[in-house]
Amino acid sequence: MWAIIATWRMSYEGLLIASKLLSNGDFAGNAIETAIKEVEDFEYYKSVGYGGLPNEKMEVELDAAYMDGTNLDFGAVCALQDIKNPISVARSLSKYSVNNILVGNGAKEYAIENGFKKCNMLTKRAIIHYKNRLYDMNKELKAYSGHDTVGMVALDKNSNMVAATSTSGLFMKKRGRVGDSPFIGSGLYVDSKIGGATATGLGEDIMKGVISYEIVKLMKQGKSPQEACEIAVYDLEKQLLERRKKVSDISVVAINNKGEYGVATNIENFSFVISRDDIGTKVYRCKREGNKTKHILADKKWLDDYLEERMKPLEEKYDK
Ligand code: SD4
Repeated sequence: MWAIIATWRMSYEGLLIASKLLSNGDFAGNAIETAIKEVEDFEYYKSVGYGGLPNEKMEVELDAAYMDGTNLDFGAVCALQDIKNPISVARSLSKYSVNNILVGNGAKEYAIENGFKKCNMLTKRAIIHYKNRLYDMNKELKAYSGHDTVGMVALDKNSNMVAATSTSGLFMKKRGRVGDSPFIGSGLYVDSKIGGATATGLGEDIMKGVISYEIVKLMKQGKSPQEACEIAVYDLEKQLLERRKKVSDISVVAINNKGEYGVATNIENFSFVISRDDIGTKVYRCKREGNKTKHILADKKWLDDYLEERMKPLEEKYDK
């Protein structure tokens, strides 16, 4: 048995490649790193890797994490600039017993010293998005929106499980701002004896519930991945509404060590990709019904429209 689940439709092409590796018996860590690199390298996805949207100082600062559920190794980079594949740097940091999380210049220095490829990650398209946003906001930087983190959990034929994330975080974030994605517990968590989970949405809310660990804990207590995801998302939402009167986007995906999967969201447009030996690679859209999340198979038109929308020429709203 092998399986891999990922947040958002943008993971589809990566999962097609990962599924081949997993079906050939490759290690979950190799499959997940390969799949995430595929998303990082595709410049039209504006929330991950190359082409990711910049912070308010027009710098692309990337967060990524990697966790091995068998030995609990963990590595992460935060606010990393000018390095092509943050996920590979995060994975490389996971093999040490200290210095597992590096931020900013320290992360960049480590990456360069260890031969990771340098790259200016700010694309022309991202600059247009930035300038359009400035224009829309009448030169005042405040609204946070425009975000989609790639998070994945994989199970290989040898029962190893790995989880990983990669993101440019929130568009127009403060320089140095870090969300949930690079932190175990919040953005991802995996234990090969139980299962793994990963989150996407507003990091500041996700971290309040340490939601990925919560899901794994619920699975440990006997909940199915679907039950665990729904309990974790809707409980956290309830707590935040009760105590703070507001809640932002929270979406999660999980699989257990039997390859059963679960997904829950509190937003309208969440999508995910599942690939498993018995079902192939499928993209689903989610629909919330009360405290349940239904999964609806995406049709070809929806898949094509999604890519077309992301790749269409960008209109410049500002005067050049
Ligand atoms: C963050 N959780 O930096 C990330 C952003 C994200 O979908 O997931 N967006 O807060």
